[in-house]
Amino acid sequence: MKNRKRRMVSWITALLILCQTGCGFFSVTPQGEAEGESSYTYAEDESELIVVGFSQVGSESVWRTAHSNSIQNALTKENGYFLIFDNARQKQENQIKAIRSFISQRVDYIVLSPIVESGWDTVLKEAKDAGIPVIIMDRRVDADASLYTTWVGTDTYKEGENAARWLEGELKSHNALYEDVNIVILQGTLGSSAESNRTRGFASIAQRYGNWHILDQQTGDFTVAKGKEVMQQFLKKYDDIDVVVAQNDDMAFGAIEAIEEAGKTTGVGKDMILISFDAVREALVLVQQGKINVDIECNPEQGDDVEKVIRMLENGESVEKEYVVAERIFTHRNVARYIEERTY
Ligand code: GYE
Repeated sequence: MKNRKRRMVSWITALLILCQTGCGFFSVTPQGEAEGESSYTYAEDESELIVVGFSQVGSESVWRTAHSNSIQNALTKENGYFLIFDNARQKQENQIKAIRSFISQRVDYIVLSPIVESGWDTVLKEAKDAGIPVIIMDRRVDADASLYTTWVGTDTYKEGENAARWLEGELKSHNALYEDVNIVILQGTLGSSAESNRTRGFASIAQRYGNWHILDQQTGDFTVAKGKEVMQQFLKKYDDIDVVVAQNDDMAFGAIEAIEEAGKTTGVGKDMILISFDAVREALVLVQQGKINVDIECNPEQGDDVEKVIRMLENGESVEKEYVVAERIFTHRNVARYIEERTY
């Protein structure tokens, strides 16, 4: 194990030094030779670090940036880690490539935040055969559970249910629970567990009400631009939308732009109810202003939990098969006291 780490870190160190000094890749010098005293010492200093390869989905949302920061802040050199961070730019094939490269570099752990739920079996089996523990985080995979060590993330099905439960309560308080309600849904990336769970969780409650009509649901890919585009299409197609469900804040921002450009309003006491997910700072401000009626929190701060799991594994302790991060629900009634402490 130790030798493995040492070899790995030496290579990375060599590359880092080359990048830092502005040289090309072609002048790689084998570790310990001619490149100079400092590079050799540097590699030795790092030989005890735990090497983690992290494959991140991309940088589609404010939430995602906070999620990446959380991992980068937890797996620091000071904490004993060497983190190799790979941004897959929304492509599963890039994630698979990154995992294969982590395997060939013989990292100590692989952490995967999977863009979609299926299609992981082969590469996870390769990691398992190489003896590298895999920690899945954020979204789910549908692969056999024996192919990964544990999962750290949020209960996105419950988030979907909570959104619908909030709507139930809201309509009830206006004596409108049995009136016709027209709903449109801006879905996240299709095939991701975040999207499918929020859609299914919401539908599980919505289907109890024959008067809740889901007029349409289309993907806005968790981005502002696509969220706006899809909302514009909805507004052209339907002139009687009562509720907009945006499966993340970025799409809610896009939806607000589209709705306002169409001369309509969202929020408390306005033309349309707007339900969002994530609860990033900028969205909480809109909750406070009353433009977003409710924001179902999705907690991106999962780095410390992943770090704890790795520590336990290093100590030979057994770990749970899943760790679910806690979350809240924000409306204009309770949001004020949380805005200040929000760091993302
Ligand atoms: O809601 C969204 C993001 O997977 C739970 O992905 C996550 C989702 C989050 O880009 O903003």
